[in-house]
Amino acid sequence: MKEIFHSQLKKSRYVAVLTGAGVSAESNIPTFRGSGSNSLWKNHEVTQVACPQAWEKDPGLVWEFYNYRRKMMGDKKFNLAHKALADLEKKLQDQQKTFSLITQNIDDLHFDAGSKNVTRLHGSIWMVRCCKCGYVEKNREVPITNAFNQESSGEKNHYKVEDLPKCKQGCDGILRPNVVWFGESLSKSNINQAFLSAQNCDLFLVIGTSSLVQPASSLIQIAKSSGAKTAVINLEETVADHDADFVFHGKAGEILPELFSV
Ligand code: BV8
Ligand code: ZN
Repeated sequence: MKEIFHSQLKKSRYVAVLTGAGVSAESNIPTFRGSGSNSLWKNHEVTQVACPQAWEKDPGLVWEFYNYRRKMMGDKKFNLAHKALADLEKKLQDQQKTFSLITQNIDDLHFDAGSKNVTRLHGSIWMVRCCKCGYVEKNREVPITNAFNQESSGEKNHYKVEDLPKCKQGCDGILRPNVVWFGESLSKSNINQAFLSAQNCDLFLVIGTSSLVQPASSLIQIAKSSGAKTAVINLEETVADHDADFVFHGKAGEILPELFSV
C-alpha cells in the first residue's frame, strides 16, 4: 500500500489535504471524539457551548469555555505531523506543483510549523471579532480579561457583560471568538476555496478527522467524484475509510514523515 501511495504522490501535480483535531493530538491538544478524546467540558457537550444559542443565553459561559481552551492551547507546539505537511508543501512548490491545506482546527499550529497555503474552515481561537462593528483582530491574551482569572462559581451567568472583552474601535461592542460555531455558516471565501481545491486536486488526503462535521467532511466525496485519488490517515477507523483509495491507521506524527518521504 505504501509503495503504491508513494508512486501516486510522485506523479501527483496537485495535492489537497483536509486536517482535523487528530493532527494536533500529538501536541497534547485533546480531540473531540475517538479514543483519548473529551467532547465534554464541565459536563457541557462542545456542540452545546460552541453555538450561537449558548452565546445568546450566557456569553460569559462561552467565553469561560474559550478562555479554558486558549489557556490549554497557549503553550502547545506543532508536532511531526504539522511539520511533515509544511515540508511537503515546500517540496511540491520546489517541483512547481500545487499544494492546498484545508484545516478544521482553530489552534493555528499549521502556521507555526511553516505551512503557508492554509484555509482555516472554522476560524482561529487566537482571533476575536466585534459583535457590533465586525472588527477582527489577533488576541493572544490569557486570561481574555482579568475577570476570567479565577474559576467561575458555576452558577448561571456567573460572568457579567462588563467582564467580557470589549471592542477597541470605540463602538463598545462585545468581542467574541472568531470561530465558526455549530449552526453557523462557514465564510463563503473559505468554503469556496476548499471546494475548488477538492475539485481540482488529483490527490486528496484526509488526516486526523472523524469526518463527522459538515460541510468539511463532504470534501472527500467532491474530490473523489472529481477524479482524485483519496487517502485517509487516522488513528482509528472512520466513516471515510470505506471509499478511500488508501487507508493508513496510526499516529499522524509517525505515519506522515514516512508517507511523504519520496
Ligand atoms: C454549517 C470551531 C450551514 C469551534 C468547529 C449537514 C450539512 C451542513 C451542516 C450540518 C449537516 N449535518 C449537521 C450539520 C450541522 C453541523 C455539524 O456538522 N454537526 C456535526 C456535529 C454532526 N455543522 C455545522 O453547524 C457547520 N455549519 O454547516 O452551516 C448551516 C447553518 C445553519 C444550520 C445548519 C447548517 C459548522 C461546523 C463548524 C463547527 N465548529 N470548530 C470550536 O472548535 O470551538 S468543528 C469542531 O469539530 C472542531 O473544529 C473539530 O476540528 C471539528 C471536527 O472534528 P474533528 O476535527 O474530526 O475532530 P474529532 O475529535 O471528531 O476527530 C479526531 C480524529 O483524530 C479521531 O477520528 C481520532 O481517531 C483521530 N486521532 C486522534 N489522535 C490521532 C488521530 N489521528 C491521527 N493521529 C493521531 N495522533
Ligand atoms: Zn466594534
